[in-house]
Amino acid sequence: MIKFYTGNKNYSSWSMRVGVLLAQAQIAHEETVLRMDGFGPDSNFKRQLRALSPTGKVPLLVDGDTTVWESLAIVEYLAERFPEKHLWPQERAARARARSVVAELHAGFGALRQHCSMSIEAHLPEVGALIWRDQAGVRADVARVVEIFSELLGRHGGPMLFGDFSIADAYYAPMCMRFATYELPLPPQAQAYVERVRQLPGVKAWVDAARAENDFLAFEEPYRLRSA
Ligand SMILES: N[C@@H](CCC(=O)N[C@@H](CS)C(=O)NCC(=O)O)C(=O)O
Repeated sequence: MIKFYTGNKNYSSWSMRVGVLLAQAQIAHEETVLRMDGFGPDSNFKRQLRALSPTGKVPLLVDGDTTVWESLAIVEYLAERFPEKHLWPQERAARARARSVVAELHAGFGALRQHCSMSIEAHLPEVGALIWRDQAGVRADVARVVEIFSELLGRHGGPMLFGDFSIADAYYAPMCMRFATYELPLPPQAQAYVERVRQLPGVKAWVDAARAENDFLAFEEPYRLRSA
């Protein structure tokens, strides 16, 4: 049985990509949530991961004697391991586009990542409004995401980025969570896609589990008080 290690579901956007993909594709697995009590060498989080992962980060996948780390490597591994699930689009040019937008997300959108950290349970429109006003980098990142959504939904006709659900939607799911938490302004087509992603059973299951954690980690949310 495949083993999937995730951090707090409320916060771990990298883990969410893999978790949503496993759930949507109905890939049987055993899940372990490692509480992110800190990233220092003495944290329980790191202590537990030390024996399992060369990087000490989540997500992590263990399939028998094969260990895979880095979310991008994990989704590629799953696509290869379960070819019948068609986790990437089947048409070659579409698959190339899907890999491109996934790689773009894996490597970029630093401003959005830095200023709008994922916290699924939080609703912070007032924080989002200040970020939107002050952070040109966030506005530029959002503009690029909107451009990606618009291009792909137009080209493939929806409801997901490449028609049917694929790794690309799993990858952009945490982005949709950030948009919802901070209420960043989106044009109607992008907003409708965000809502469709939030309705996916795999996303709903992740969100429900994230909300049930009820585990506020101050270092993940420097702008938010415990009582907020
Ligand atoms: N590029 C990595 C990023 C993974 C990552 O940074 N995970 C965070 C939790 S969301 C983590 O484990 N951080 C521990 C650390 O930075 O030491 C991936 O795609 O898997």
